Amino acid sequence: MGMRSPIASEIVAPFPITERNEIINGFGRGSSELGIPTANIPVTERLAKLEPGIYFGYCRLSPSQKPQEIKLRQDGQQVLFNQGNLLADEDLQVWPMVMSIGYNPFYSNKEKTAEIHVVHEFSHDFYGANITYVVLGYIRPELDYTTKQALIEDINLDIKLALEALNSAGYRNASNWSEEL
Ligand code: RBF
Ligand code: MG
Repeated sequence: MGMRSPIASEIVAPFPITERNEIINGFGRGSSELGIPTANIPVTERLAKLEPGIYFGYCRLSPSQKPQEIKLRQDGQQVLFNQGNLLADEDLQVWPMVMSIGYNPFYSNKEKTAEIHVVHEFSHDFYGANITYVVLGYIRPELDYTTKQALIEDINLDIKLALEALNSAGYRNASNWSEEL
């Protein structure tokens, strides 16, 4: 990949953006194809206003009261929505996240999607759980790639740069925001 613009050294408008939503079905590609699972969320009005790209911040999951159910994914695959009720206490802490908003040019999606990769290894999947997230900054535009491996490597670099930014002086106070999560 080419040159990256640096991440802003502090939180700038329109951030922070804090919202709560429920985790929906994606395309089922994140974990199976890329080895990088993402929690898909509805594209809210505030997320729709952001330019397509990669963002970062913090998030927290909470189980939903809804009974477990089976939902059909777009490709016809059945997905068990356990509503986050299998998650362990540790899984329910505040974790850093990277978020992709847009059309996934590598896959040429027709619809705008929003998905969150939580930087934590979960004990179980959590379709249907609630997620509260705070978006604190922008990382880069969405890109097309010649290989899947190049996309995976770039996502891993996003994660590394996001964690560095969150630990830098301009964002460390963001733990205040994360306490609202
Ligand atoms: N998809 C792209 O087509 N181009 C990208 O530049 C891109 N960057 C991403 C960065 C992050 C941090 C994440 C979590 C996802 C990104 N994706 C990108 C989306 C990826 O294609 C998607 O998660 C999988 O296809 C599963 O839906
Ligand atoms: Mg996903």
